[in-house]
Amino acid sequence: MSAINSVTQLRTDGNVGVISINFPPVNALSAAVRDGIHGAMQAALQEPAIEAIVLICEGSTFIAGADITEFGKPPAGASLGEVQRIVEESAKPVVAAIHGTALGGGLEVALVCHWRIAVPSARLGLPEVNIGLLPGAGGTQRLPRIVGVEKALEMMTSGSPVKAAEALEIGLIDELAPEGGLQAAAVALARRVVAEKRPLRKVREQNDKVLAARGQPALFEKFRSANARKFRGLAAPEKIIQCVEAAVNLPIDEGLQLERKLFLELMQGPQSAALRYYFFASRQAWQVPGLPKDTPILPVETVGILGAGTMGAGIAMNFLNAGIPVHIVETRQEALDRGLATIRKNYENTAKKGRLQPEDIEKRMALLTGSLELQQLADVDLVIEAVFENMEVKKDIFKRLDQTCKAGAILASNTSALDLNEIASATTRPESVIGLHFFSPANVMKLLEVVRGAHTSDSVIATSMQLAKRIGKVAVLVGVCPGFVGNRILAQRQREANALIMEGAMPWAVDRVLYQFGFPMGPFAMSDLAGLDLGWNKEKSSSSTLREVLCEMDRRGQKSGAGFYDYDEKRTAVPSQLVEQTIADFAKKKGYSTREVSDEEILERCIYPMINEGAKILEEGMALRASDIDVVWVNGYGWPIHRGGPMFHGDQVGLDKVLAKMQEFERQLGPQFKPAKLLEELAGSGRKFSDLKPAR
Ligand code: 3H9
Repeated sequence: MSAINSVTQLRTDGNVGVISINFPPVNALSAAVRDGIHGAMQAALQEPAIEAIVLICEGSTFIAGADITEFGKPPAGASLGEVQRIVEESAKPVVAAIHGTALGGGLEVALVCHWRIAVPSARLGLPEVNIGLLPGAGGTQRLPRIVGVEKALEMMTSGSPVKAAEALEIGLIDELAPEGGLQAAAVALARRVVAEKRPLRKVREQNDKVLAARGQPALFEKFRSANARKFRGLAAPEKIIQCVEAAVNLPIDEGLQLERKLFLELMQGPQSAALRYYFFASRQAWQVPGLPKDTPILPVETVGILGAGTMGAGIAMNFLNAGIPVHIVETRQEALDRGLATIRKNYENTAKKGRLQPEDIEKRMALLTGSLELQQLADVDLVIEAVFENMEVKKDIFKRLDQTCKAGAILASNTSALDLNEIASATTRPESVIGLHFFSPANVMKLLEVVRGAHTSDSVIATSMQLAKRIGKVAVLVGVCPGFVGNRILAQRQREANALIMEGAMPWAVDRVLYQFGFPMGPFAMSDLAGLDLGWNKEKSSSSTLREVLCEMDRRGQKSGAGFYDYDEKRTAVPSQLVEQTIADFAKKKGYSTREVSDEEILERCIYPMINEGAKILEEGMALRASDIDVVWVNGYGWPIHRGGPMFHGDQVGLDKVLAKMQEFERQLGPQFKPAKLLEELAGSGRKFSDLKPAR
């Protein structure tokens, strides 16, 4: 056995040389790993006793890709191209032995090995698209040569990995190894290859599958149009398609050249920068500075939920899906029955779409019980209150929970607007009280704002974050303030959207600008979808807001066939002349004078106040980091992920520019645009949000 460098070893097992990589956490292809493989290959090639080579990794995974932290830094060590060349051109057969994940550059290294073997739990994929890139180490040319054009397009544009069993079926691996017996199986395969004198198999020479697609441009056009919606606004998928077209139509070396060129274009573009930023932002959000590493995690084996409405039912499903028993408490049998039936119906609908097995519905429903007695929650580990937003009601509930629940139980509120500290004050144990703000539909939306009260204990915070992970949420820790992080920022955009249509922009113009920016829909289309009559009372309606006026006209949104837009039978939104007139009349009545509003102004008026509010949130310590705000907005509010998030966007635009615009708007339109101190400070010193240290 010899150490090649700090992360690589070469051992011999009879006539097989085993190169093993050990570079936690994910064996990313950093300079040391590249140097290690290159050096080990040279050594193995020179050693006459070695007749075949196995490449394997230690730790939890095979190589999970290029080292993203190295991107943009000056090149060091052996290049990935050199590593691949020495492997592919090796006269001794090389077998890739895969466990965990072989992703991106990791799979691309496996694709230059002559054979691939994996354990059943392994997954293989080219997820570069998720960070705004394309596979840049030959993946776009080699994958279609193995799995065919259609499957390669699907894998590379979705970024989703395939499981080992499927990889075997589509030819991406040659053999399955028993779990725990990977190295022995890989060595045995290498030995068989040598004994049988099998000719070396190079993927680059396998042309049948790409030739089969030659002269069929319609195949690519079909793929483009079938995915147009999914790829909207994204640069990488189109470039991936172009590379696969090259794989089909050009010799491999020319295809590789094009791949290199397009890879570098993407790497230098703004989308990949945003998506790489987001990759780390989404992982950082889980880290809570100031929480000691040994903070005890409380057991959460049973959950109680108060309220079987839409929210309560949706929240319950998260736990049932994760195998955690739930008991729902309601005040009326009818409401309880309705809630339980809603949950079953949701599962049945998922099963109809083929995404859940009928037996799983029963398994999940078997974990669900309900009653009208709060006493039933005496022994649960966590209670989540999801009743309507009324402080007195919530305080009364928390007082009773305090009397009912066992010591140490976590008492959570799903409030989206009320002061958590006041709710906690109704108990004798505010250290056990936390906010768990789920977003509707709670069984679908990824985001969870974990709201830290003034007295919430470290244990309760750490347990809540861990629990969020267990139920598949993206959790962000926030502080107590009106609207927390997400809704507080949303209120800024909503205020400006409403003001803009009074000043002369039409709702469809505002929606179009935000849609083109990358949001799935604009605020007015969104209002129509949610219903304009949310919280509207016909008897008390006084025509004092535009929404009220529209509701009085029975334009209550999509469900009534009309709202800000008209809707046809296919629910296509069509701008409405009647609404245009109604807005003009309403604006006149309120004393607005209308004017031409540019698209640029719409965007800046909607987006810059959001960034400014984010700065205030940071100033007040209501979010730990700017990137946490971005994680909230990407996961809860449809902020286009390829634009990183509002705070990242502010950094990209330039905080001096954002500040100057806010100052201009403040002069022209009023104090609602007053710049945050933090924005002034950062812009004044040429710094960015991303330069800030996390708050504690
Ligand atoms: C590429 O390969 C380009 C090539 O085509 C061409 C090149 C020329 N680099 O996710 P986790 C860190 S592009 C650096 O929490 P999990 C991560 O930040 C790359 N660091 O664990 C975290 O650090 P920390 C294509 C990386 O078990 C820690 O590892 N590959 C990388 O839930 C644990 O990560 C990808 O895009 C990396 N490549 O999931 C794969 N990957 O502990 C990206 C992870 O300090 N990675 N880290 O917060 C993943 O999808 C997941 O990390 C993985 C593990 C599934 C591997």
